[in-house]
Amino acid sequence: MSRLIVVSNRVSAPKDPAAGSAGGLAMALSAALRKYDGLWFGWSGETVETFKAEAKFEDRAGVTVALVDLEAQDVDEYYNGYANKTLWPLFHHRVDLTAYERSFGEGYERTNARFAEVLAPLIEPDDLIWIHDYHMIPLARDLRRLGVTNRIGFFLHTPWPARQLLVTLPYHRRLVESLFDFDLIGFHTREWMDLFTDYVVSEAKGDVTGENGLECFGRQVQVGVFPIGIDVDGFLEARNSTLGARTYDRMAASAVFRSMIVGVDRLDYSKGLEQRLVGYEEFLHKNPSMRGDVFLLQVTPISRDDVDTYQDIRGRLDALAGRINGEFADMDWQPIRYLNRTYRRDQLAGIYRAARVGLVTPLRDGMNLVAKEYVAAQNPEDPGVLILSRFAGAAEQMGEALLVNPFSREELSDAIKNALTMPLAERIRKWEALMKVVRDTDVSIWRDDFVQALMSAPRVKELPVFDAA
Ligand code: GDG
Repeated sequence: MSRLIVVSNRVSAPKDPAAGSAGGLAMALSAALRKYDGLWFGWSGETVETFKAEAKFEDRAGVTVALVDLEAQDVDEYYNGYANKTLWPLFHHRVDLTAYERSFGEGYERTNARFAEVLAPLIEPDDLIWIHDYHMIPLARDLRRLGVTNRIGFFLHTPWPARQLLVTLPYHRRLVESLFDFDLIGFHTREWMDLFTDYVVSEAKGDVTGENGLECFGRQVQVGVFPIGIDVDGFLEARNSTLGARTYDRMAASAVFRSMIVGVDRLDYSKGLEQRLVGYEEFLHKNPSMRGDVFLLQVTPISRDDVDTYQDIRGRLDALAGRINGEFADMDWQPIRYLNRTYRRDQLAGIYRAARVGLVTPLRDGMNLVAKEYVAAQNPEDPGVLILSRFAGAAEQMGEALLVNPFSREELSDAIKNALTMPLAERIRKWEALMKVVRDTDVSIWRDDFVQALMSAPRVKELPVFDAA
């Protein structure tokens, strides 16, 4: 049996899986690493004065992790810079927020080459290598340069952008070319895969070969759709745990005679939080008789606070939530409870279950796991209604949700009203269809399908010859 080497910018293998705080993705990949044996490789989160090409090993609940320290300049240019200020906004269609700094691109290439230098000697001949996300697109190329011929797969957790936007990136061709050093590239949806294919065919003049193959730059790669999901049983356990049940009771008591609408999102401009609040404000304006019967609980942990765009949006959201509360609140009612904090997974499950409406309205999102968690947490006999952005990858599978255009405050407002007034029979019918999707896309299925496809991907026929440079 081959070993599996999982590679991601941050290693999220839980130290104590029983603590219940780890996400489904971390649990699924940790379980895969126990099943296939292997290791999880990535940045330690630490900085050092001078980079050393060596990994520190740790055992985390039976999973070996190999961690690399980076220099502060690498973190600035590669992580905060190219990954989070260039690729993240661009891949979410925010060209207006994209930084086109040469030093970021150089830092990205340098840091990926450093990862390759540490990782290559750890690889054994039959190992399968599975690299995650936009931080590490050039890593297969850098490993090939060091003579690694193993099967290497890549999974993109974000959307792939439209060709017309991707070409605004200096060196876009170089970025895409480096993806052809993988054997398999996985996307969440057919839409993201089709956008990638469109670039390859229309911009780089490549060809589609067979059902899942692309040929370009003198090389071939397999592509595929692997929709990620949640660890359904793990999530149901969290929901049914003592803390999950207690949180549900607490929320139900605090909502008495009122319907709760819930939103749970990292603080990120891709999640459409400002537009969501404006849509909710429109609903309050248009439906004065429903005002005191409803409130929005928006759980928004702060993320990437080192990046100034994130500080800006944080300020704007504070102001918007404050303004709406100031305008509409009454002595015993506040329309928005806006919380910049995190909760444990079991608490979140209890919160979702107590909410009559799940509001998941990103402007663009690779998949969106909150939509699936909200559905999984519902009471089958009295389920809540999911309102879902048509621009989330999840919309490709979850068509029974109330699909909305998150840019339109009027559509958001109408959808909130429809969700709050939907008859029980319709809520149950929709929930049953959605729950089937949640089960059919369990994270273990995603993981096993990808690993199987990587194992059977045709081998890179001929390795490219690189210039010494
Ligand atoms: C990227 C892609 C893709 C949130 N607040 C708390 C908390 N969370 C958890 C949620 C959910 C996860 O974080 C967020 O996942 P999403 O999928 O919604 O979004 P991203 O973080 O942007 O993830 C996305 C995903 O990768 C997987 O491929 O779906 O499109 O952008 O699980 O529950 N968890 C806890 N406390 C919180 O306060 N414990």
